[in-house]
Amino acid sequence: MSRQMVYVQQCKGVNGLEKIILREVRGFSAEIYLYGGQVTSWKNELGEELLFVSSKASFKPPKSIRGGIPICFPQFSNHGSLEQHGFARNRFWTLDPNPPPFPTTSTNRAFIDLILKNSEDDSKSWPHRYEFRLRISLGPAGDLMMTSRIRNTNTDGKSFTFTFAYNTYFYVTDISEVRIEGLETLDYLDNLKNRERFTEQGDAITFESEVDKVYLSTPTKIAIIDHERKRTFVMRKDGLPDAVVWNPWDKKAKTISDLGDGEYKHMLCVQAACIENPITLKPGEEWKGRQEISPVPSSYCSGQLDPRKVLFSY
Ligand code: TA6
Repeated sequence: MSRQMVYVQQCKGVNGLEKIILREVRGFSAEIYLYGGQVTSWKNELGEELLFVSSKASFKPPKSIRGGIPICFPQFSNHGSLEQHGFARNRFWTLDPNPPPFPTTSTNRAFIDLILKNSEDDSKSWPHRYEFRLRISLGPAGDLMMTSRIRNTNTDGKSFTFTFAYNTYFYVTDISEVRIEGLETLDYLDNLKNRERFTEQGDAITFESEVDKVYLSTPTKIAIIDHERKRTFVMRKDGLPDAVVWNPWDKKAKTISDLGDGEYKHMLCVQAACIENPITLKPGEEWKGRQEISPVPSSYCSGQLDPRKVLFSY
């Protein structure tokens, strides 16, 4: 008797927190915690983990989970009066029982729809009504797609403004052997130099010390090349003009209590974001921001080949 493929499964994760597992036929999988609406695992068809989650990640609310893909909303970093990176990453999201129609032709079967709404507690620091719908979808070729739709549901006629980031922690074999393509020659704000604006020089971006930069007006496609593992992550984004690149390196890493010794070598945050020009929504208006990440073999060279073609070799 053939066993039925289970594309979406809800179960308990670390510390009894609710999690959803997405699976695709070829063996790709992803895990999402309702706490934070956070992807904490993304595996390829060989079962290899593609995202970094710290061995010291706490999985204990109200602390956010260190690693995976935390959502920064309604504030990126400390660019405002709210807590660092906003509150969405440490709130309990729920399954959206009735998501509005999704304008896509995709036939993906492994997906979930989550929703986060304003709470009385959060209104004290951010006095707005909103609906944040998040669709997380795993494609048949392992692509992980995340679409955020944020709607202003204020009834007092007020607009609200926010910044946003998908704070993706990629797992890399050795940060010193990683290169990013697609950001060279762009302007960036350097978080290590009071957000002063500089222009990136030279070739592809490589790493030999702490980096915390917000690249501005970036292309819709960025490649993260892990030489040692001969793997490239291709990030495609829409509605998210900026890209943050962060690695704390050894000294800063020691000050981060939920990051293990030496773990900075195996993580690289590349974040599709909207920071320089915050988004303002009037009541009734909706914003959409989308990120798609795909793992492809490193024979892929950004700008030359389509990762889908590499995967299916047509
Ligand atoms: O994404 C860049 C950044 O804002 C860095 O400055 C660094 O602080 C990082 O996020 C991590 O923030 P977190 O609040 O998760 O410790």
